[in-house]
Amino acid sequence: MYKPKTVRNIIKPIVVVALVIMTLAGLATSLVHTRAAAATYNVIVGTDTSYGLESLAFFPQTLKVHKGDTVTWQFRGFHNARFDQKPLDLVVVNDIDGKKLPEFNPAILFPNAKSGDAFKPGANSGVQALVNPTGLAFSVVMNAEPGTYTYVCDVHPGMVGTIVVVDDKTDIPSPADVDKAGAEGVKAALEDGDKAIMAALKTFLPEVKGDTLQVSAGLQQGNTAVMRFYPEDATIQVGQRVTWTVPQGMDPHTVNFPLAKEGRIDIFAPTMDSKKQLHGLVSDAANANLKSGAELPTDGVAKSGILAPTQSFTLKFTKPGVYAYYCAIHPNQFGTIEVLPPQQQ
Ligand SMILES: [Cu+2]
Repeated sequence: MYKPKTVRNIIKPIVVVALVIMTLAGLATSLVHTRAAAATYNVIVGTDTSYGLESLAFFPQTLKVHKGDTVTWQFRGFHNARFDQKPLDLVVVNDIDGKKLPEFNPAILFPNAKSGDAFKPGANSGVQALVNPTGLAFSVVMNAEPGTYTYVCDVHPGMVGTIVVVDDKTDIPSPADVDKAGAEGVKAALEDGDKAIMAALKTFLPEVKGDTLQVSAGLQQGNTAVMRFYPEDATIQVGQRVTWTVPQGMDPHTVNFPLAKEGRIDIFAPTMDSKKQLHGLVSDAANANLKSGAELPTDGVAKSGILAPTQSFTLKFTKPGVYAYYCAIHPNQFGTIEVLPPQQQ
């Protein structure tokens, strides 16, 4: 009778201690589990369509992660993601093989870290569409203290995203939730853009008012833009003018005549220097050869130069013919102006 009691008295504390140890072990396991199970989150960057509509945003714009989680930017267009508050100058003049030439800023185009590296301030994905067209993804492990980390797309000033690193105890949406929200964001943005296209087709009619046809060089709606001319094709009379205006938004455009047999000449001219270093040179298609308001020259070459949002460019047409033109920045952006002789009025 006495012995069992002693045994019970000894066993009881042992059970309690064992339970405490097991509980602690369980807690430790769950802590280790949180860290070992670091998640990977996707951010969709932009989204280009085949018809010139592009979304210009990060989806989601704000992403919450735990310290140690990976963020993978999935690029769907010509963009970069660089940790900073403000974008860099897109074009800089550099010495390339002894010549001072304008080029797209190498600090934007090229990554300064490897995909999968730990976060560091200023980390830049580079323009993956240029440096890694088959991959189009870039990852950063957010081994950073809890806080808000802002990043920008330098190619499209106004495209800004944030990553909020939270402590391990804070509950956040799962990667699957974030993927779903991202896909829905892209879909909603593109639907907005489609509506803007339908509205533009009714607003920008191929009609001459006064003696000038108005053409919108691109559209901007919410966080989408359309890289097209509205209207694309129009007919005017000899002596009339066309004014192209870039709407408020993120994208510059150009007006370049003619669309020759060799097609459009892009503003962006990737070139290797003598040291086999890639440069994104700015081609001559970006340089204006006449002033707004001028007549289309007899050689048919007219270049507006880069038109920033709200800028306009006007040309007067003095010879009958069909004149095809394009934007040197956006590959799907074309238009035609048919100029009728006076007797066809
Ligand atoms: Cu354009």
